[in-house]
Amino acid sequence: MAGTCTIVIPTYNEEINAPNMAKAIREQYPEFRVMFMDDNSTDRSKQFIDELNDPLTVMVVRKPEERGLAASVFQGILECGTDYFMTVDCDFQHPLSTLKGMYEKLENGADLVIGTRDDRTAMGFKRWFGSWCFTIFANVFLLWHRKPTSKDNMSGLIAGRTDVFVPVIKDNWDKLEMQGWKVLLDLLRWGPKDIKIDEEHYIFEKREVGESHISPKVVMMTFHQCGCVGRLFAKVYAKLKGIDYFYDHQ
Ligand SMILES: Nc1nc2c(ncn2[C@@H]2O[C@H](COP(=O)(O)OP(=O)(O)O)[C@@H](O)[C@H]2O)c(=O)[nH]1
Ligand SMILES: [Mg+2]
Repeated sequence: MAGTCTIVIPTYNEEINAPNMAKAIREQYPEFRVMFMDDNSTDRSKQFIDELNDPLTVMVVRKPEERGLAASVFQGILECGTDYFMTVDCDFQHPLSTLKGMYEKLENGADLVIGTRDDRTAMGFKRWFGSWCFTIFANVFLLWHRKPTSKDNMSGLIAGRTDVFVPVIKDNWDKLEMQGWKVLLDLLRWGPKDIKIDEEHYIFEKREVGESHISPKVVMMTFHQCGCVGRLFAKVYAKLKGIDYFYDHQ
């Protein structure tokens, strides 16, 4: 393969999924590096990854005070050191077979490839509906800022050119939603207007082992990413749900 690639995987307490993911990636993509970005899991995730003894796979255990799914992904992109990065969840909901097509699209000149879900029913109706509403709301927000939109701006499966996105992350560090989950939304919002975007369609699978870590705070942070109207919604949502509304960086 021509360009080098790192798969950045945010993890928290995935001691069963993480080694399974590492082995499955190694089987299908012998040359890809794997960086698990772990937020101080309380289980044996780190031990199990170390025991694999795979020179192309590492688990980075992050500083507890910097916890955040998006923060961990941004750090992974900054530190990966390869031509391309991909972000993939650690529970097989993003089919690994999709990565081949994403890689080829990067090789063919795309700056960003968005894994686009055609079927999100594995989420259950409530989350499916919420995700659909957020996608529309976030696209209006992106259009308002004259930034590229996407049919699936809530997707966690993305691939990009490291040289395009490292400066975006560094230059906008203070504006990124570090404790949020929607990395793609921030990359679209703060990235260049004229990036070449391609899509790779996939079916969102059911989580293999364990349970989703989603909480009302994630929903609040996603609102918070969408400008002043989003922040207003975030405040109202926090009040309705009885959770703390806080600004991390403003
Ligand atoms: N680094 C990091 N990863 C997290 C955190 N919370 C969840 N994750 C990981 O993010 C990915 C998506 O989380 P998941 O619970 O599957 O969310 P869902 O797919 O939206 O239901 C999984 O790989 C999780 O292990 C966190 O606080 N920090
Ligand atoms: Mg999941």
